[in-house]
Amino acid sequence: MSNERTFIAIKPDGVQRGLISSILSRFENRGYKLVGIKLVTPTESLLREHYNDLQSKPFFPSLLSYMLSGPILATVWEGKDVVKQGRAILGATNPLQSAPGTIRGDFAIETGRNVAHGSDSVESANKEIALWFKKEELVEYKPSLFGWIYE
Ligand code: DAT
Ligand code: MG
Repeated sequence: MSNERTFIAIKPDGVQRGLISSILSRFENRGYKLVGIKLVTPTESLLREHYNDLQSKPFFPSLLSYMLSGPILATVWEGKDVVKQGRAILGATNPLQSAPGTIRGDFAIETGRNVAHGSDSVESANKEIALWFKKEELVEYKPSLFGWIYE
């Protein structure tokens, strides 16, 4: 078992398209543990902080307006290698390069409408979780089926 955590967000298009349960079920089915979840209408300053490393990119203004276009489902998942596996479950940034079977490969076509976000490293996961969640919004529990998921 591992207490590694990652931040997974369903972007405004994923929420509006009714993809919440389809996306979350992939993480649940894999065996990862949900430890935080909430619908958020983020502020521009939160998003600027979240995408801090992309502020100088030409696509940043459209990324910002996309992310501000509706509620976002913010989630935190815990488990062994969850940061890297979460990225694999999501697929490539550009959905046209995402393999079928990944979230973006199954549900998206355009980079600017790629339905979900996942942290790209343990370091950014910790930063993003602290940015989107208060400590008391994250729960600790041991699912009774863990013995069937971890040896
Ligand atoms: P990822 O979301 O896979 O971590 P990223 O962190 O490089 O990718 O970029 C964040 C988001 O910005 C991405 O999900 C969609 C948008 N984006 C990235 N590269 C882009 C590009 N070349 N053109 C348009 N939007 C882009
Ligand atoms: Mg990223």
